[in-house]
Amino acid sequence: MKIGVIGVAACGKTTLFNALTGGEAGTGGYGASQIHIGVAQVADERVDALTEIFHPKKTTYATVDFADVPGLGESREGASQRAEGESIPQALEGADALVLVLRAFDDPGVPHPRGSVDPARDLGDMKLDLILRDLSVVERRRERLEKLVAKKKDPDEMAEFELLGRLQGALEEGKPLSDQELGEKEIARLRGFGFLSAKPILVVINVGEDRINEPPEAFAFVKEEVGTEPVVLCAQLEAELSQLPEEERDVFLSDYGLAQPARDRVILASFDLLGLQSFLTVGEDEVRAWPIRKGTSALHAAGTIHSDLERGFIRAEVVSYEDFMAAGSMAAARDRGILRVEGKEYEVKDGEIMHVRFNV
Ligand SMILES: Nc1nc2c(ncn2[C@@H]2O[C@H](COP(=O)(O)OP(=O)(O)OP(=O)(O)O)[C@@H](O)[C@H]2O)c(=O)[nH]1
Ligand SMILES: [Mg+2]
Repeated sequence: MKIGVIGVAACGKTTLFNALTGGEAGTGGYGASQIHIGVAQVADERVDALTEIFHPKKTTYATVDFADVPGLGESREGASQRAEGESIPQALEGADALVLVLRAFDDPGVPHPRGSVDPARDLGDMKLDLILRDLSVVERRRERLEKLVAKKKDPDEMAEFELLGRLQGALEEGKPLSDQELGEKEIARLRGFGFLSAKPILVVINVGEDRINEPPEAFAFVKEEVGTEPVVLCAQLEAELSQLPEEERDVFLSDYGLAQPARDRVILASFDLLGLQSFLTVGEDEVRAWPIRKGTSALHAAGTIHSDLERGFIRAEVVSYEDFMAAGSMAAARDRGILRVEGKEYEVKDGEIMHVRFNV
């Protein structure tokens, strides 16, 4: 699962990307920079606590992939400088969700392509940009289909033509495709297009150091426009923080009056945006968080660990993280009778510790 980081040129996308992934990609390129792909670890106190208990050889956190894409919207100058063969929309089409960065920091050293800092305007522009990209995809496909349907009345193509016509109407009214009520069949029909305005969006407000403790409600326009609260952070501080050695981070955070790195909140919110949750496995070899979609069965969860576990699945032994911590060990959990035995169809919950019995 991958998240695309988007925003107007020089809003701090690459800086945020570095903070999320611990990377050191070049910033300040004004859209001329390349696409960056990186992996972010999902901070998880449960994994930390279990590591303290099991002292495993290895600890593995769940991860989310991020793709940092040079500025959309106002970065047309940047786009024209971009190297041939780097298809920006294509990198985004493959994304399962978007993180939209809005610049709210003032810095005369970093000119805004529109001449002024105005996150509400930029949000409107970006939304429109996504809609216009989708509209052009829909129009091109409909033109092709129109010719095909005129020659041969293929029912599938006719249904697609009709569906795209409906979407075109909505897009022309400036409505994102995420507002459309679509049936399962229709969603399947549209999957291959990678429509940008259909993707779930998390908004990140990139503020200056002086505003990092402002609540998301200070940016009420975000909730009105996209339906969810933004994460407020200073990307530059977060990037510096991610480069610090572990032991220096707490001092840095308290200097700025922060309880935890904002990057962790962005990653967690992204994880949630993708409809993911984690189940946990424990042992002397490894303590690990495994990302799965909400609603995943024990059988498929087992399959994410290894295909053998899915093929030879017998049963899963399951205990919630809280119950496990109260018991103190797997043996104690078993003795207390809180270690449940579940079958293939069992719907795994977030934070459950699972042990799969299998036979191949
Ligand atoms: N003052 C301040 N400067 C920032 C902040 N975040 C980013 N910058 C600076 O703004 C400039 C642009 O940041 P980038 O991260 O390259 O922005 P971008 O969105 O990736 O830009 P493009 O890829 O060119 O579209 C750089 O010089 C950053 O150092 C911030 O929170 N505060
Ligand atoms: Mg960049």
